[in-house]
Amino acid sequence: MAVRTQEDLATLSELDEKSLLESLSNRFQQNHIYTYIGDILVAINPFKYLPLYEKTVSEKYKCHEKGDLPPHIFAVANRAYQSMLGRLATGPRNQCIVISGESGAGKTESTKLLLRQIMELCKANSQLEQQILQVNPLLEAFGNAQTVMNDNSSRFGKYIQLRFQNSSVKSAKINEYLLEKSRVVHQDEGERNFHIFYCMLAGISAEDKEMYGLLDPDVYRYINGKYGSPEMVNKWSTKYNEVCNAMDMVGFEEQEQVDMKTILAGILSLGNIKFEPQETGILKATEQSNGWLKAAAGQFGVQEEELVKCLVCTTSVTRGESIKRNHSQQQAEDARDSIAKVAYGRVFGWIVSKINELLAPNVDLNEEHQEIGILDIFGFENFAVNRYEQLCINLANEQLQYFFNHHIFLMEQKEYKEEGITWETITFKDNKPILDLFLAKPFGIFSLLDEQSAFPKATDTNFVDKLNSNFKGKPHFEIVRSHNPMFTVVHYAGKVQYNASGFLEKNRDTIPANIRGLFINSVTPLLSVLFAATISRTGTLMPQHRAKLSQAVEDNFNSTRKQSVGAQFKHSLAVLMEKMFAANPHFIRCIKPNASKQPDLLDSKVVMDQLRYNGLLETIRIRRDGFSWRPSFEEFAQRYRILLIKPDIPLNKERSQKVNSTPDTVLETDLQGIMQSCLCILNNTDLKDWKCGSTRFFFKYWHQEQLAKCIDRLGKAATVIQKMYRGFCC
Ligand code: AD9
Ligand code: MG
Repeated sequence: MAVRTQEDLATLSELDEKSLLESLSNRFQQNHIYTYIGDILVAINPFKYLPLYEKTVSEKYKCHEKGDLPPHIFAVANRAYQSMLGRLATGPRNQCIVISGESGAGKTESTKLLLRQIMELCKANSQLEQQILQVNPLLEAFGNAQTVMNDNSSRFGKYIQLRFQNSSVKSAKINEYLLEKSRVVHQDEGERNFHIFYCMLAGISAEDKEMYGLLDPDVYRYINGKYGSPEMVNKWSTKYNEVCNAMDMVGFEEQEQVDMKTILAGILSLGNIKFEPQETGILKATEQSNGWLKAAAGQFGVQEEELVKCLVCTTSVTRGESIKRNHSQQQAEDARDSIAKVAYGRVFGWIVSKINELLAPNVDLNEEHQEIGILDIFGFENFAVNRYEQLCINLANEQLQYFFNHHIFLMEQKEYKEEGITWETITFKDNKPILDLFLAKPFGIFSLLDEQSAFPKATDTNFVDKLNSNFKGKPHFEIVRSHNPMFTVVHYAGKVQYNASGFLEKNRDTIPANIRGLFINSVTPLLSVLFAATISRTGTLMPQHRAKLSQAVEDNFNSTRKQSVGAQFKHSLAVLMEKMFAANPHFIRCIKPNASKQPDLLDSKVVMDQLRYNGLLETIRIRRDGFSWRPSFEEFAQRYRILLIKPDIPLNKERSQKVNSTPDTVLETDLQGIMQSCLCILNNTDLKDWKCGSTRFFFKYWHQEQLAKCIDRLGKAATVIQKMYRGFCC
């Protein structure tokens, strides 16, 4: 086997936690951040520049299989691409690359490298490929932010689907999951708002600054006095130019970009509005914040009085009668913040849908195509205070861990049993009970949250009481004694204590009808489109449609109950899992070497914790002793019949069907015949250590490449013979 020792942990003869850590640590010290476990790639974040991704390296990995070159993320890209085209073990098939790891482990960087290399593999340098590469900087500017765990933390999850026809990319689609909107109005200690605000404030020209009504960064409450050093300002300024270029490149129109920036400016102004009671008791904007109110109304393209109304009172329609309720100070502040959150959330959603529109030019999904999907979600999080967002993020990570376990341990070992292969079961930490704790109906965390969210009077404490009474004594749940509504979940990656304050409100995420009405009537076309909920995900809205639409949306809003955020998230995760289960997976496990984001430092405890909860030791064991490639006899025969020396050896059904027998025996004879042919093929190779089950073969992960080489050799030999023959004839 060509793979050098240590580059593949599945070849370690001594296998325990200590030797595993030692191997990874030795490699890390020599800047070898990539290591294989069979067909799985382990990537340790170097937190520094390494000359690993240059053009020459990319070229080298373009046509090399794993084993010929040191482990690399480009090799995974190549493998996914070749498998998608059907050039490896099976016929053309959809592929998915699943990147996991905790926050700051390197998932997003890995995603960008994969995309880049896959685009290189497609060869043609079309406009679409350039556009696809611009998508990441764009999404990062709007969806990433600095957290205590990662300076460029993804505050949303994404699944990028690249669609191919005849080996070149034809379209791309981004699926986004759960943007952490609350960050717009609040950031914990050591954290920041979304990058775009800093970039815009740093990079905008003086002229544009005036046009958008922007002032100096430190005046904005949503920026929270956390602007930054001159070097950072410089960086943001450069990034701003990159974002503007990316928007041009992807195809955002000039006017759309102007509208979008105006809305962002409006959000910043809105955040500075404060309230005080008038003599009537009804709230108004304070004297000092009147200017901000004017600015925000101007930037949102709405009447000042209408905006105030939405902030200081709520109007609801009950049985055709509209009822007005005045807000308390707290309620007014909450209304202000929810307008900011919803406006930002809609801008983000619009950017994604616009990207999808622009990256799918005239695509006909009925035509046969293959896909490579890349999953980059927010990593597992455990902060000082964990809120609703962390609950959803950690559920997504549980789901991903389950997907990994299912593929690597469950499916594989089930097949050994069914096919009569001698096998000593490898146990692993099954996180299904934790998933059930979250997802079970009617008594899972999310169902109970939905149940409580449906009661207008229920509180976050009621919700936690429900959890406590339902899950008391369950192994993955712990009751927390506190004045605050708290509870603990024992995740696969460790215990996380959640503070449920705000859970019900975040789960309901309702936009008051008057806010929606306000924005639908905005003179800023983009804002109006964003709030026409039913059609917000499609292109541009013509002015003459607006009046009709606003009525329709109002009716719709007042008459239908919206799905909760939790229910939507659960649903989109289920759809994602369905897609992933139907594809051929490639796994990349990212590891964070230390908690302080330092280069050249590998903290044994930090790494060991990740190795343990990722189940890497068990993964190595199953990759070392197991058979990760398991084609059926038929699949194998179809693919490798070319390696048969005697073409008269029985291979296909036609032959056995000539035998006069019952359908069952036909099948059996078929299978036997095909198996015999396969054995002949295998005898023509020097493959070792494979096994034969009752309907399929069991191969080591490296066998695929050995067989590919056999075909390659055969092709070369055929060319030589052809040349000789031609020479002879001449
Ligand atoms: V989160 O779950 O979105 O918070 P990620 O996505 O796992 O997280 P990310 O890819 O953003 O982490 O990596 C964090 C930082 O590590 C990057 O901003 C880089 O500074 C650094 N990094 C990650 N991978 C590499 C690499 N291959 N080479 C150099 C890297 N630096
Ligand atoms: Mg990320």
